[in-house]
Amino acid sequence: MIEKMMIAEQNAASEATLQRDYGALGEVLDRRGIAIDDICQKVAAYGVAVPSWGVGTGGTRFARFPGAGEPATIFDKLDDCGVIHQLTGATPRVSLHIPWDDADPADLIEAAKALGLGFDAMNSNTFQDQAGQAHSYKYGSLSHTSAAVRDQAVAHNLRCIELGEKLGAKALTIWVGDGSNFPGQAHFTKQFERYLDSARQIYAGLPDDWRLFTEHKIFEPAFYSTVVQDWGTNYMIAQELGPKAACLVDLGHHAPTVNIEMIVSRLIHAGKLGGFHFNDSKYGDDDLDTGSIDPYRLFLVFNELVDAENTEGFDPAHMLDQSHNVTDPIESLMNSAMEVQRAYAQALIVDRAALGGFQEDNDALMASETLKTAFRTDVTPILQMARLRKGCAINPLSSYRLSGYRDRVAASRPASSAGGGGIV
Ligand SMILES: [Mn+2]
Repeated sequence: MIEKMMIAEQNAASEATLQRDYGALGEVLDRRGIAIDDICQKVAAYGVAVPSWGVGTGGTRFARFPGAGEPATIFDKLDDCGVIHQLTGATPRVSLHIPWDDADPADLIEAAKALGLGFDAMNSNTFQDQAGQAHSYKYGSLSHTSAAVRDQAVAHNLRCIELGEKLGAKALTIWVGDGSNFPGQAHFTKQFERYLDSARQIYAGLPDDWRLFTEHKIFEPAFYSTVVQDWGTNYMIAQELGPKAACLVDLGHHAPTVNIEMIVSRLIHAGKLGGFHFNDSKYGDDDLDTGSIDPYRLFLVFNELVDAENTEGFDPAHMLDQSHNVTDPIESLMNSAMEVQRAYAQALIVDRAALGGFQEDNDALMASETLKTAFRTDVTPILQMARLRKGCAINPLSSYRLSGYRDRVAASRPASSAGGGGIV
């Protein structure tokens, strides 16, 4: 962790400027009938989960270029996640991937507690083979033609639930790479029915207070067809399984021009929006930093979420899911968590009464301008004030760089091998 004194000193140097900026923005918002402290409180209470796999350097299928001081174990990963939360105050939970993060639950709980972290959704992995595994997932997992392979994949998911229960997690996220690479390779209907049958067995193993999130993705690693390829299929699965099942929307898992905010709205209507994997995308599942390509789209997604936030039982899970190839993952994750908060704050200051009026009057231009007014507002002082009031860093990136954390862990962690391709 980073010295509290250092953060306090850094904050002291910026606080006067922040107070002036916050006051000025407060006046602007006041003229719009918005109390800045109300927005600040909501932002301060907001959290987005960090994926354990995000703190290691990612890679493409061509190569991976490891950085210094990469985490070697889940405990190293938790330490890095602890730093992200310490500085931003925005990432109170970590989402584990099993078996990558498998460890004694008592040790995991102790380590997380010491860092002020909790555990978010558990993620199963049946898209790659593990050493010593009886059956291969080369041709699929939950939808495989062989019952033995499907049973193995179901058992793995049940084990993830079992471990998650001990950690205090409340959800399981399933993403499978199942699909086909050639027309004719798989019987679409039979394959989907096998998937549903396996998913039903996992669903039956869910504790009462758990949720099951299924994540759709348009393509990759299967390049001709994917079993859970879009929100329509995902919705069918959630409907088929029951009330504890809901759809997870990864922003990078759609075709480039798809209107994701509208998908979000449809799933909200159906009561089936389970949660998000936030990231950004230019071409496909690029796993780029959230808000780095299309911050307006991120804002429009949050506009739907804020619009629905008073709906009964509305509680989607928020998580980052990114791959960092050229940046320090801690810096990218801090920045991304702040970008998510920014989109949330911008959505909170949308004049919803005015927007509703323009929609009723079919005033397209003014409706659009109402959204744009909120989006163009620089809410940075709100985010900074929320952090200052929680004892976090006004400027997390500069505090992190000044802390020397990366150099310190680089000295104690073994250098990671360059390796070949791979997402993690
Ligand atoms: Mn994802």
